Amino acid sequence: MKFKFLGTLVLIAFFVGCNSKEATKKSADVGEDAKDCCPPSGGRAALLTESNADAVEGALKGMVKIPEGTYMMGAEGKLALPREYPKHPVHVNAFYIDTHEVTNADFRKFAEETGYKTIAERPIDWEELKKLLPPGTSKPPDENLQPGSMVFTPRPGIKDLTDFYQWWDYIYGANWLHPEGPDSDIEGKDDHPVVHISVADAQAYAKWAGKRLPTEAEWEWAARGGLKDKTYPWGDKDVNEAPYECNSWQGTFPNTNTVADGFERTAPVGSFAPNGYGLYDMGGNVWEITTDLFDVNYYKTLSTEELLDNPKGSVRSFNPHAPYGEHTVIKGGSFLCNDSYCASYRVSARMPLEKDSGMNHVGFRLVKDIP
Ligand SMILES: [Ca+2]
Ligand SMILES: [Ca+2]
Repeated sequence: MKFKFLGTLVLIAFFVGCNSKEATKKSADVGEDAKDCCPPSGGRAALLTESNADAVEGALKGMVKIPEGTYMMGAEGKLALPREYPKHPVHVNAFYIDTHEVTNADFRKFAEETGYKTIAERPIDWEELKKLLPPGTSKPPDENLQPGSMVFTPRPGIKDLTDFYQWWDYIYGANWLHPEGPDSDIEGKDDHPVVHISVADAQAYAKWAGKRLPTEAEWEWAARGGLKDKTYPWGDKDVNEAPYECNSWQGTFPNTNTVADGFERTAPVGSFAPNGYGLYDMGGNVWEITTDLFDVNYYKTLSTEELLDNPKGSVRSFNPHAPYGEHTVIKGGSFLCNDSYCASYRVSARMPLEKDSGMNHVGFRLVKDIP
């Protein structure tokens, strides 16, 4: 069931070497003195270190280390939007990042262990929702305030791409378990990215997983995959040229998708080649949530010469199309992206996501600090 009005409302509102082997080796090297290698205190430290090493190894499964570095963040390629200018110098520390988007199987484990319900699954609190709307907005009838989420549902024959309400609807019962609405499910899609995830949902998962969401600067540095001044995570090869480098939209958005890349909606993570750091789907498949607030004018306040060290983004949120809600930067584009519209598979592309909203093309991946 669709409810355009609420959809509009919500749309508006829009991560010492004293283990036993080392001790044996050192014992052989230095003779009897080696007995002192692991006195009681050292033994405890070694055991704790081994224990921690196991824990760290487990937590880092499915992650790779991104080296520290300095790069020019922002506007890559002729399709860059004004919000991506100017390019500005940024330094980021090394960190670990998930090699793929968080999957339905990953999220199911979290939900089953914790009982967590995503925002799309919870009853709507009008007192919270109205904060995201122009003052004085009338409360809709209670029967209209039902749990749900935004789903891509284009009207036929769309010519004008300025009004995105033509292809987004608020669908009752849509959530991560029912991505297209209550009649859909994720059967056989364990390895697809989880969708309909809000910022709070991603943060709850991150806390459970012992990780965190990336900053935009970390995400973009990782997406660039060791390349310099390239438009896409894979370099400069045209996104429309087969073999395809990411899950995007071929054809005429939003009515004709030729599905030439093999996937109309989400694809199993890792269906396309990874970037230089071994990261999959940094372009396309689903958008990925970062911690930075979205301020369309933020980059214009930055120096093109002064180096920013591990920036965390704007201190304020400003999305002129939805000025009342707080918005977070999402990165990488999705299966809906096409050169004729937002072309957001570019490394520098940035879009706003209303913090309390989920969509069927938005997911996330996490990072972890290096101890
Ligand atoms: Ca596709
Ligand atoms: Ca992605």
